[in-house]
Amino acid sequence: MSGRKRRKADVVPQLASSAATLEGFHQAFGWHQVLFVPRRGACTKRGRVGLATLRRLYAAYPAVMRRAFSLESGRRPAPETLQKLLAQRPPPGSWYASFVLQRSKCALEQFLAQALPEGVPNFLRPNGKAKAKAPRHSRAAWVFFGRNSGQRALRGRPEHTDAIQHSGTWHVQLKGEKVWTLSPTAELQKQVPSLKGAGRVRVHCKEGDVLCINTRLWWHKTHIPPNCKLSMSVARDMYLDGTRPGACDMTNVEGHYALRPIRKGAVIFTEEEAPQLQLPRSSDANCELQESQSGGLVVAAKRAVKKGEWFSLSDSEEEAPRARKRKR
Ligand SMILES: O=C(O)CCC(=O)C(=O)O
Repeated sequence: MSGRKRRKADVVPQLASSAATLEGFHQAFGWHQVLFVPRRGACTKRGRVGLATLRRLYAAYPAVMRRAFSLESGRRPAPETLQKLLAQRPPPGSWYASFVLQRSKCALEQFLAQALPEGVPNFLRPNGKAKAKAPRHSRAAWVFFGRNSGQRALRGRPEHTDAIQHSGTWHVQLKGEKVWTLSPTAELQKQVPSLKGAGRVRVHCKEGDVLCINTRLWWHKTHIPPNCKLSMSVARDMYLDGTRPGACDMTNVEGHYALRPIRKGAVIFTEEEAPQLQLPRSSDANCELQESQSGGLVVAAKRAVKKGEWFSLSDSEEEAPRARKRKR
């Protein structure tokens, strides 16, 4: 790349929607573990998807939606937050939320039938002649929805990577817009030397567009651009290696946020209490690993942590007391 400006498509490959096939997907995604397919306006029922879709779903499956509900743009939500966001008159201002549909085949089917009748983006479906294998999907979907009535970007979760077991995730932008900021991890740069020094790249998803991404190998954060009445997207995890996925593997309810303000230096988790813990990585980490007096590992606050803040470790930390995965 030296001597010439790197194009965005050199970092995040793009496939034209008209040319996107299952073979093309495997090739392009395998290349950089990320792929953007602009399909402006390709959502079959576009126009009809909206908060009303979520309201209907909530009327039928309140517990399913509440179970794994989270605020992307802020603190831990209060129990009534989801209902308020889905009211006929949602609260004014800007907010960004998500929930996972899982452990309920009926809820998942109702949502997909109304929001994405094709079920998966068309280029991921097997076609008669193709030799390439279609991805398998877990029986779960992650739905993001929010609005930004302000004049500045509304940020979601801080930049992070995810400890995923699957091959990647596709995100279809159903409504409005969302901007992804991506940069390759050191591990990916090692695997793909042409990504060395790639820095951050922005991918602007508009209605119908699809982003496929391995969120373990790409640092990522998102924002909703200013003046966006409704941004809504759906994501599903895919397995490309033939693994038969379990019923669900998205958690969204990590429990890894501060339940109260925490002072700098305080021990948050010990190895004994949380042997399976794995925190997301962030370039703005608020936690660090320390050795306890007894020689074990502890996670301590690197700085003062506000109530509701997600815990994260910096990328350079050795592995945390082992993994309760941030499957999401
Ligand atoms: O869609 C978003 O806003 C966030 C997605 C994300 O952080 C993830 O896939 O891990």
